[in-house]
Amino acid sequence: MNDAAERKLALSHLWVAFIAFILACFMGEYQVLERSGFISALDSPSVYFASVSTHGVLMAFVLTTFFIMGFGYYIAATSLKQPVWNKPLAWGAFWLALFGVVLAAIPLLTGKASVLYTFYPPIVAHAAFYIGATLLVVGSWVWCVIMLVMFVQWKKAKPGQPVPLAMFATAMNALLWLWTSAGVALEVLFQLIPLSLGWIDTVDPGLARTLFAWTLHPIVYFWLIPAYTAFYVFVPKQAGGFLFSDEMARLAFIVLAVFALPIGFHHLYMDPEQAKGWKLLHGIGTFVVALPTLVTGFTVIASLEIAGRLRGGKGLFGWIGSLPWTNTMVLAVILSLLMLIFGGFGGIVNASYAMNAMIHNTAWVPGHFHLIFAGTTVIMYFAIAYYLWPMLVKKPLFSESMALVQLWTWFIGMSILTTPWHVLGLLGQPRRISSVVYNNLLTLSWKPYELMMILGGLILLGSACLFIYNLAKTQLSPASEAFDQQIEFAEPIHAVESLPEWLNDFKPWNKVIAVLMAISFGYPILQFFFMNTSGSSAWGF
Ligand code: HAS
Ligand code: CU
Repeated sequence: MNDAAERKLALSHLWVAFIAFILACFMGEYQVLERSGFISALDSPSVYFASVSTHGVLMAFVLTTFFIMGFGYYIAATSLKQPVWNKPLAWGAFWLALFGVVLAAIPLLTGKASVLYTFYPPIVAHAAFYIGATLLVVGSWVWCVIMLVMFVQWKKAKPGQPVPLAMFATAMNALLWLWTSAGVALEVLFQLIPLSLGWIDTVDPGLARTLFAWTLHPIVYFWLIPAYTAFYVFVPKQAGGFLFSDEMARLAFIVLAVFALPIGFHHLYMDPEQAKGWKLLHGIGTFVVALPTLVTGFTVIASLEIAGRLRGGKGLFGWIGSLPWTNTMVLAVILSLLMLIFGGFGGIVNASYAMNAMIHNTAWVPGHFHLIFAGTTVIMYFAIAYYLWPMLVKKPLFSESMALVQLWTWFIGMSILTTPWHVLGLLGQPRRISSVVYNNLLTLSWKPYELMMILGGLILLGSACLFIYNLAKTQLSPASEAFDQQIEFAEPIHAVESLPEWLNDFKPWNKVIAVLMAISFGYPILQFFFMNTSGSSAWGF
C-alpha cells in the first residue's frame, strides 16, 4: 500500500502535539521557579496562572488529542492494511481542531483564561477559550467516527475474523472518548459559553462539577490507552518475544473503557453536591478500573519474561538483565512500569474515600498525575514517536543513543520532580497556589522540596529538548533510498483464530456503558432540576 498520504496525516498531527508539548515544558520550568519564591523578579500571580493554565491545556488537551488522532490514523491504516477512510474529512478535522487551539490560545496567553485546565466555574474565562476548546473536541469526534467506520467496514469485509488488536484498542478508545467528552460538552455548551457571553447571570457550580467529573476520569484513560496499545502491540516484538495473551489484552481494554466512565465522583469525594452513597458507588467502581491495569502489568511483564528467556535469561530474575535495554521501546516500557508502581499506588490512595481527605486539593494530586501521566504515559508517547518516525519520514532515526539518554533523563527528572511534590502534599501544601502570603515553620519546611523540584524540572526540560531535536534532525536529514522499515505488530504466543463477538466488537459494550452511565449519573444529574439549588455569579476575567 502506498501510504504517503497516511504518513503525512499522522506526521502533521504528531508535530502539532509535540510543538504544544515543548512549549508547555518551558512553562513548567518557569512555574516551579516562580512557585519556589527564590527569584523575586518572577513573582507575579497573574503571569503564573496564565502560564499554568496554558501549560495544563497544552499538555492535557493538545498534546494528547493530536497525538492520539495521529497515532490512531496510522494504526488504523497499517493494522487493517487499508487507507484512512475519507481523508478530506480527516484533514478538515485537523484544521478545525488546530483553529480551535489557536482561538483558545489567544485568551490563555493574554491572561483572559487563567482558569486552569479544569476550568471550574464560577471562575470564568473569555468565551473564545471555551469555543476554541469545543472546536478541538469536535475535531476529535470526527476522528472517532473515522476510526469506528474503518473498524466496521473491515469487519464487514472479513466476517468472523479477529480484528487486529491494535485496531481493537483504538476503536475502544474512540468509543470511550465519545462518551467521555459528552459530559464536558454539556457543561461548556449549556453553562460556560452562555455565562461567558453574558446570556445568563448565574450557574450552578455543583452541576458543572458533576458534569466535569463525568469527563475527568475517563479522559485520563483516553490519554493512557495509546501507551497500553504500545505495551501490547509493539513491546513484545521489540523485546524479541511474544505477547503473552491477546484475549487478556482485549479484556483489559474493554474493562478500562467501560469502567472508566461511571466512576468520576472520586474527584468529588470532598464536594457537597453529591450524597455519600453515590460517592461510595463510584469509589467501588474506581477499584474495579484498577484491575485492567493490574492485568496489563501482569501480561506485559509476562511477555517481557518470555522475551528475556528466549534471549537466554536464566533463573528467577535473570531474564530482566537479558532484555534489550538499549531498544528504545523496551527501555521505555521498563521505565514506564516503574513509574506506574508509585503513580498507581498514589491513585489507589486518592480513590480510597477516607484517605482522599488527607490529600485532596494538596500538592500530592499534581504529584500523582505528573508521575502517571507525564511519566508512565508520555514516556510511551516518546517511544512510539521514536519507533514510528523512521517509517513516517522514511529515514533512520538521527541518534538512537540520544534517544536512550532522553528516556533515562525523563525518568530521572520525573522522579526528582514528583517525589517532593507528593511529600509537599503530605506536608499540607495546597495545589493551585503560586505563593503563600504568610510564613511559619510549616511553609518554611516546604522550601527544600521546592528546590528539588526546580532541578527535576530542569532535567525534564533538557530531556524534552533532546526529544524534539532528535525528531527534527531525523526529518531534516538527507533522504536515503535504501531505507525501508516496516511496522511490526507483536504476535501472541497462542495465535488467535476466532473470538467471541464480545471480544471482537465495541457495539455490545456501548450498550453496557449506556446502562452503567444511566445508573451512576442519571439521578445525580437530574436532582439539580428537582431541587431548588441557587446559582453562583461569575467571577474572573
Ligand atoms: Fe488519577 C486525580 C485515582 C490513574 C491522571 N488522576 C487525577 C488527576 C489526573 C489523573 C490528571 O480516586 C487530577 C485531576 C484534577 O486535576 O483534579 N488515578 C486514580 C486511580 C488510578 C489512576 C485509582 N490517573 C490515573 C492515570 C492518569 C491519571 C492512568 C493519567 C494518565 N486520580 C485518582 C483519584 C483522583 C485522581 C481518586 C482525585 C484526587 C483528588 O482528590 O483530587 C488507577 O488507574 C491506577 C491503577 C494502577 C495501579 C498500579 C499497578 C502497577 C503496575 C506496575 C507493575 C510494575 C512492576 C515493575 C512490578 C494499581 C501494573 C516491573 C519492572 C520490570 C523491570 C519489568
Ligand atoms: Cu479520576
